[in-house]
Amino acid sequence: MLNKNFVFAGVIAGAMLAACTGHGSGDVVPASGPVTLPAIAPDVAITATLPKNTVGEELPSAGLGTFNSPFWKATIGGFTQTQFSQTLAFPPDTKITLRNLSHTTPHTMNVIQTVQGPPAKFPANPSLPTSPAGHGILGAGFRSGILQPGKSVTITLSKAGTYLIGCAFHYSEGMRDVFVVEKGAKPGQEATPPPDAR
Ligand SMILES: [Cu+2]
Repeated sequence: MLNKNFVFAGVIAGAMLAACTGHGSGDVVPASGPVTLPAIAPDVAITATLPKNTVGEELPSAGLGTFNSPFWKATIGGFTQTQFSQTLAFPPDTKITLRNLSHTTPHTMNVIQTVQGPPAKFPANPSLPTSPAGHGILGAGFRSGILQPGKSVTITLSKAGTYLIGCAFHYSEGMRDVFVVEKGAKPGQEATPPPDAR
């Protein structure tokens, strides 16, 4: 379901080429050479705006960037529901897809703690197990488990609240964010991506 919606230019071009070479008889052998598509860059997924109700995660240094939020008084990064790192916000009872945008690196999403509001004080050395917990429902103690590159998991946001989240592997590399589940809440401003990551 998600894959169908998660289209970007390279996929469309590929589909069109496939259609061209495929019409007529079913056993046409595609011509070699000119049909070769340009390689899809490892970080191409992050150049697409994510489908509705999707959170993408990736190292800030791999292209998502970090954002210094005056509202939360914290530097966040590694998670987005648009294109670049931002604080996350959805209304309660949304079912979201958490997608690892990397083609090479496993990530997780762990709830570190719940907070009442700003400032977001990320603890220096939180416990960050990589095993899944919480039965797919975001809340205190929720953990996605290890998401391999390109993989997704569904998370239901049935508990309103404000959560500090992080990646078990890359918390110290800036994969930490604020996740607000509240009626009318809006995701935060997006980071400016690092110039060398595109
Ligand atoms: Cu990670």
